Amino acid sequence: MSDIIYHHYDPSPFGEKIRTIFGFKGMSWKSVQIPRVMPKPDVVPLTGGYRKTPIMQIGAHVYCDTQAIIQELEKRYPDPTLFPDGSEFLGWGMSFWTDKLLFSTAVGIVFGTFGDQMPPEFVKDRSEYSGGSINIEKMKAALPVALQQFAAMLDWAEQGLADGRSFLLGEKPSLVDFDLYFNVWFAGRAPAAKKVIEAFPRLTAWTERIAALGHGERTELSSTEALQIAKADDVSGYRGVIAEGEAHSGGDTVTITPNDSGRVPVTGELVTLTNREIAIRHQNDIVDEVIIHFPRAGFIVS
Ligand SMILES: N[C@@H](CCC(=O)N[C@@H](CS)C(=O)NCC(=O)O)C(=O)O
Repeated sequence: MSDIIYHHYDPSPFGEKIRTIFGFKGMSWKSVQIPRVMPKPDVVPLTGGYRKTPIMQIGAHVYCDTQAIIQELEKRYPDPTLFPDGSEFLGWGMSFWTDKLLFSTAVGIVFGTFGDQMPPEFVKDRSEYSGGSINIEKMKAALPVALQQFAAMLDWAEQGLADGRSFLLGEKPSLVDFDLYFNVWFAGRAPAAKKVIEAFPRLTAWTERIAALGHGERTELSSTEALQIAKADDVSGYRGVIAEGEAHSGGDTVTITPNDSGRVPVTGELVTLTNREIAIRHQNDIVDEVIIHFPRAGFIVS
């Protein structure tokens, strides 16, 4: 089996979501550290322009978005599963709350707390990324409300853990736990959010249980080596699946764009289109040919 190559930066919250899943599944993986802001010259050849963090690479296959990464990890490493007792609907549905609404509350807390210390180029990059202007003064003023909202939502988890269960769905960890955890991990770097978290004893004990799962076995790899690995892998024979009734056909030139932030269109030749996945064949001089996989939910094909 080819190596799992994971492109991320250590403080990345979505990065932490997958690192904890590596720990849960007891996996070995190669770590490539990527820049926190654009340009990302060793990422873009792999993703065709998709700029978010993290991405996962296996040879010349590239998985964009944690949803696509998790789908692939679950296929390759099904045991232990992220979906015990048929919890797919809860896990995926929960991601759309944790990754959007809860995460934007956590971002409000982190920017409202540390905005003044953030380098101007970081604030400018994230303003462009979010398709609006990030206003640190407004975020500072909104910090008390963000903290209240964060506490009100974390209280749901405290209630859910009240019967003494170890994880949110019972005795086994599930995607629901990793969905929530990375937001708590991220916001908790702000002292006021840490206080909010610590006021919930069951939630606090739960964060310690998730952290204890670790990150699996990590070894470092350079971005140059990762590009060479992609280039050396021949995916010319790769065939995907186009579901019946889709408006696009295999071989069509399409663009794929996230429907929320970082809306950079990626162009390629369509190879897979189903309710779960979009994949395109993309070419450039640096890696020759890569197959780039996206989840369907949250991505627009045109
Ligand atoms: N839906 C995406 C969201 C990823 C995301 O928002 N990542 C943040 C960092 S944790 C990001 O890409 N920020 C801009 C960047 O890193 O360039 C996913 O699940 O992977």
